[in-house]
Amino acid sequence: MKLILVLGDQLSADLSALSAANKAEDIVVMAEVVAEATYVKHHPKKIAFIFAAMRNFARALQADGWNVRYTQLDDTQNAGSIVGELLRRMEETGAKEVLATSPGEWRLIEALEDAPLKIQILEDDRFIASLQEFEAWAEGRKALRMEYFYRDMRRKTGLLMEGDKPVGEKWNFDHDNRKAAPKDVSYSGPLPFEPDAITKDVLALVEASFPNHFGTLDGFNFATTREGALSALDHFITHALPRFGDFQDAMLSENKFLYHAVISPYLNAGLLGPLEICQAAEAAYKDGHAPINAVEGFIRQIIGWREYVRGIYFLEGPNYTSRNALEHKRDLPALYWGGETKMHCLSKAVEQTREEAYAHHIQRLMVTGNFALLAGVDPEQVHEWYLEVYADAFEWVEAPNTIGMSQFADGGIIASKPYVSSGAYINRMSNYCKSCQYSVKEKTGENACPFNVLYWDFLIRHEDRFSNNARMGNMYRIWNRMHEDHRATVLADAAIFLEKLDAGEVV
Ligand code: FAD
Ligand code: DLZ
Ligand code: SF4
Repeated sequence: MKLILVLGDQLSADLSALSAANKAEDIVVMAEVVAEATYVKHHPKKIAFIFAAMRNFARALQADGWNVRYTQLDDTQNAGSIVGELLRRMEETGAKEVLATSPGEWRLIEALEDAPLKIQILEDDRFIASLQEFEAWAEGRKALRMEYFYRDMRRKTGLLMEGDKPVGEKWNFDHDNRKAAPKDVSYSGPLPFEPDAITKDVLALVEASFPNHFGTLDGFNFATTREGALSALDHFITHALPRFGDFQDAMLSENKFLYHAVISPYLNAGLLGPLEICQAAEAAYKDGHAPINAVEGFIRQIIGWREYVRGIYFLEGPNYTSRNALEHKRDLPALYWGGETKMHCLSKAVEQTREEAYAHHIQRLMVTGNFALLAGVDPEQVHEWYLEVYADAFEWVEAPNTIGMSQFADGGIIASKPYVSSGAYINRMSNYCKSCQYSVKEKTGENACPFNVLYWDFLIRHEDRFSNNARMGNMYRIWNRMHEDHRATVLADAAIFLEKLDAGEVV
């Protein structure tokens, strides 16, 4: 008889540890533990989602004939950590061995490997590419570009393929996916779920247990079962996917979700699988319900980016989260925790993060990420923020997106150039600037959009590293053509802004 460990983001009936177990003999162990909820102070909605989904999954396992020992957070016997719970359940049941599926974070993998217990850790095979496959793909390549990996995943899955050719004769339709924010959004957002009895209990528990975590539980409406997650997926495919591509990069002050799927919490927790999601999207294309730019763009995020960042996380090893190639040292400004700011784009992105534990990709990359990078914030603090505040954040997917894609802290493994922009990009893709106290059109002066001066300040601070980058040379040429006095004013204004930021003034 063995203990079968199922973690909060392993809620899949086909989990490798469950598939390898003997239902008649083995005992499934699931535990809500304070260590996992507080090693970073996760958003209360994230904790509630995970606990409620865990409880529902445990019930489904029991209904399917599994023997489950489930520990609630407030159980008096709760040992407080995953390893502690395994040891307690071993003593209680007499089990001598544990079977687990590999966790999605080095911290927990190491804790299991170092634990004083006999444990077999199986690969997590809920992905399109195995880690060995990714390593083989990466081996000997000078640059690990997602686009080439993605094409292999298209070939491997057969998604949007006609023989060995991509449907539509192009691998990537991103060019069509950069439309500015629409005036009206015809989609009312992700399918909301009324909390069931289990979820209501969890909400009360989380409210009482984590009062000082950033974020609100108000309006909790995530699905917490596989059936619910499937309905949420179906709702997205039916009502939003057709316009997903067009407005993928757009942002609106009064609309938090636009045409995004908001399925990453379900996918990352294991309630949905990547292939079934992509097959549903592909079927919408084949039925003529959604255009190729939408469906290709959506599928690329899942079999391309998601698989690719996982490969990088495990390839790069446990110290990835402390990389700091640009040697940025500034503390994360208080505005990331809801502190007052005059910058409307940041204020809106943080506000919706607090409310929903969600922001879409361009808000994460080009608003909160862009600002942290331009301001030179310590990437490890930025990483911890993203890991805490989003319901979909697990280190294997969050860290490469933050440390690599957003903060260029890995020195360019993921991003071939830093994702930075002045206010002009944000203005083009959103309506934020219309309601801002700063003027996006002004280049210098007290009233000028801070992104406008910080952008140049960043490029000049890192001139040695980036001026020879083929994709950035043009920006340095523009800078060099500016009048000397203007350049001096830009850099002086950036310095004043950063001083105010450090002094805790409202900026
Ligand atoms: P959609 O825009 O509707 O996309 C569909 C799906 O594609 C997503 O559900 C997601 O599973 C996948 N996807 C899209 N982009 C990425 C990507 N870059 N990496 C991996 N998967 C992707 N995503 C997470 O799942 N967890 C994270 O912790 C996370 N942290 C991020 C941190 C930063 C700094 C940035 C820039 C991006 C991060 N992302 C993360 C990627 C992306 O922002 C989210 O996957 C997306 O916003 C989820 O919302 P959605 O389901 O509405 O996505
Ligand atoms: C994120 C999370 C939280 C908040 N709580 C738990 C928990 O109480 N029990 C559990 O098994 N898993 C939890 N998780 C998910 C783990 O943190 C996750 O499995 C690791 O970070 C690896 O991805
Ligand atoms: Fe953001 Fe600048 Fe636009 Fe204000 S003006 S919303 S700070 S980009």
